[in-house]
Amino acid sequence: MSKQIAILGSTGSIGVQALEVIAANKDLYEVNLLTANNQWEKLAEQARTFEPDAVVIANKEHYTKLKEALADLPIKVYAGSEAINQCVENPNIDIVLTALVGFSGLAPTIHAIKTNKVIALANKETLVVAGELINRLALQFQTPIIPVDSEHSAIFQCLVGEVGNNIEKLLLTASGGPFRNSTLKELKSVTKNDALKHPNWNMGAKITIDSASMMNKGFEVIEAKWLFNIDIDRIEVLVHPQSVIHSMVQFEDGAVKAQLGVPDMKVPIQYAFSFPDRLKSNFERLDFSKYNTLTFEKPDMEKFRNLAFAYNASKTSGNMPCILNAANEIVVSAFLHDRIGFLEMSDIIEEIMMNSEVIKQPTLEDYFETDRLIRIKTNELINNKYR
Ligand code: MN3
Repeated sequence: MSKQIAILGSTGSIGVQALEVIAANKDLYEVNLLTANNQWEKLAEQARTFEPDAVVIANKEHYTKLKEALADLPIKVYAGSEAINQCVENPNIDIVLTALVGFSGLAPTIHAIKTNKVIALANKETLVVAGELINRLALQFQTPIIPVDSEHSAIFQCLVGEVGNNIEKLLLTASGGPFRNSTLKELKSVTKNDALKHPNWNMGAKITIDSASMMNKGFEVIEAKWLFNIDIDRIEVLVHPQSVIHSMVQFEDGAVKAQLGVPDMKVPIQYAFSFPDRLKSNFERLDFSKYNTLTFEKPDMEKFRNLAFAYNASKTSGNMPCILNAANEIVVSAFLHDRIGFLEMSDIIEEIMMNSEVIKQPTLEDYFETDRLIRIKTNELINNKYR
């Protein structure tokens, strides 16, 4: 019996690569549900190829076009984010890959957890925003969460067979992004085109900017804290520009385990689908003669302040990581629209974090309300002060 997979965010970089993994393993996996935000043409094309039970386009404006494009096929077509939450609960679905961007991943992930799907988690913002709540629900509903993020997949793979053994620390590797060697003065004037050129990974625009600003690594620290239930002070970021070691675990006897490979998201995607098995693949193999030097350095948290903000937000806890995430989503969008400079993204996030009320034990509604208010507040700050 093949496993039925839902891909939330199928037209993005992770979604497309997940479909390649499924296409290469047709006897094992079937597509049950595909969802996209705006790219209805690409979604229709994917639906034609993979014949899911249903497709959802989040932006309702595109519903009629999508419906017409698939009129000759027996595929259910829906629109709106509420439809994603409902379709994900289909009892035939075994695995839900959450590859949506940002806060929008939270609600459907909760619906998937409550209906006992295996969560292949690519949307790190879900854990950044509401890790405590998500872990509580996953425990209550006995739902496994398997990381797709390459660093977390690496750590997850290092932990196979280590149940009960204490972790001394996690070494989360970071490429350092395109501005690793830039000075603060240079960072002041970098453009979105500079920031969109990632040295090792080919990803969507939002995560590429997050990588350049190291907000992505900050989010990954928080993501690791919740996935592996470890104190944030035991998570160390290590800049490793070659991106060959995807992350490491140091155990209490001093032994360090690492997972290596060429930078290719299909490996962690496939592992999340096949865990605990490994599937034969034709992915590019690591050729050590091409990587004769692996280097490591400490991150510069004065240059990349977002990384420090993430540690601080996590220590403050409550809704502070949610505040951090909402402010970041707005500043990244503003930067991509040339409304603010690269370093101003951090200035704005810091100002928002300092001037927002902390809710110590937020409910799900508090997270939604925090997200809504911080988006408004951050936009107001940009409009009043930065233009
Ligand atoms: Mn990553």
